[in-house]
Amino acid sequence: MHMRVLWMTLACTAVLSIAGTARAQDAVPSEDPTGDLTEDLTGDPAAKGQQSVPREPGPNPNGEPLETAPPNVTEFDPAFPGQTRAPAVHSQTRYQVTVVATNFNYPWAVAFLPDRRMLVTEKPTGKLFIVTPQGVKSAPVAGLPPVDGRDQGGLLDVEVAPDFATSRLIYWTYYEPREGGNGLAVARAKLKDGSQPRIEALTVIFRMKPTLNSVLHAGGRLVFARDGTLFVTLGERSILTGRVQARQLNSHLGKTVRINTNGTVPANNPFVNTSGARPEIYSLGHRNVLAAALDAQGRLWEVEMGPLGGDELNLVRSGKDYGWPTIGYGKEYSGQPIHKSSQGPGMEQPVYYWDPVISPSGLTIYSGNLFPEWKGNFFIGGLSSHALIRLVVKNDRVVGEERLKPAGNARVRDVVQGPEGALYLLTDAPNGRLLKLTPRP
Ligand SMILES: [Ca+2]
Repeated sequence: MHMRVLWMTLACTAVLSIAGTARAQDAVPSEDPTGDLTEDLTGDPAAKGQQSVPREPGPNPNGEPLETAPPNVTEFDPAFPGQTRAPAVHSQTRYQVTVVATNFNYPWAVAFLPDRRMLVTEKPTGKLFIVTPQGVKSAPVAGLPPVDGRDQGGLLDVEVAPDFATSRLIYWTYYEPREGGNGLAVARAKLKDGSQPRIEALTVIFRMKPTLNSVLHAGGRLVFARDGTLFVTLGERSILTGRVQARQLNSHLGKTVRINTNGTVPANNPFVNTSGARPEIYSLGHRNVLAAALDAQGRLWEVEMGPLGGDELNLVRSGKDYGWPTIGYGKEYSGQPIHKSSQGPGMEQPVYYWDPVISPSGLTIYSGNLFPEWKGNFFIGGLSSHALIRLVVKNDRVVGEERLKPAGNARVRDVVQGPEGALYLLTDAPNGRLLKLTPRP
């Protein structure tokens, strides 16, 4: 495939994203207290609220916040200074964007094989491709189980086993059609290369329970911990019957779970000795987490898709409760309140929150050498914000925020650091692209 290089500098990316755009990754939960599935999928919920309007790139000697739009929610104040509306920062780094491959049908995740080829998932079709560094796409990998590809479901994340060189194992998340509904599942299998790549020795190692019928708030990010266990983020399905389970230990919905790579439960999980608790649970009280990554210390961070005015960055620790739906900073897309308070006993505060929202999907904490200025920065894919969000984090507090536009005005679905220290992005579109950011020479 011919590779196209777009020469860009940060100075020429000062295009403000102020158009009203649907938060298509989200939806309005039913007002019906019975929790029947009556999602409003046809409306434009975010259009009912104020959209994010980032400050134009440039010097910011007075430390003005990046966000210039008024908040959607005025009832709540931050729990500590700097918990929202961090000062705008402006990279001096100049980068170029290479289009590695095109025409993916709503791609969701990219992961690297040891030989620098990439695995790319397509959400609605359930297809998995192997892509060379030059952008040549394989035939779809054969043998994956069917997915429920409606709306936010489908084939989601993919990760390559840390010991892939010997095990040949890959892991992925998908929405599994089930009797009585659907639910997230995690599978692993051996990848068999060749002109018609396929998988062998397929095992489903985790099934989110209970089964419900919803195509929203799917969660689905996979992160390998340093100890070899696997974190999986699980959404609460959006419907009220699911939402109310987000803090209940007898349900997987709205949790981060931690499992061994063969699907068994690590003996040091926090609730293995709690009666009635699902033993895979690692943290609770989440809404819909599509962005998760380890930092340099091996700690797990998640960026959470919140309600109107309530996206959150959380430092996720074993056994902790992140409060959804009891506390938070947002409200329903209908304008109705959700929370009586933004704080509560026994519940964690987000390190940072966004109002207006960014619609986060994909997180990488940069550890490469190609972009020295960006070392340790958090990069978050932005869907409704149509941006790559950069956070400067010091002592577990956000001290600077920038909105980069390497994908023009596209929705950014995933961001991953490549083996050479480049950043790779996927755009969220029926003709989605795989992009690569490297320093501009
Ligand atoms: Ca929370």
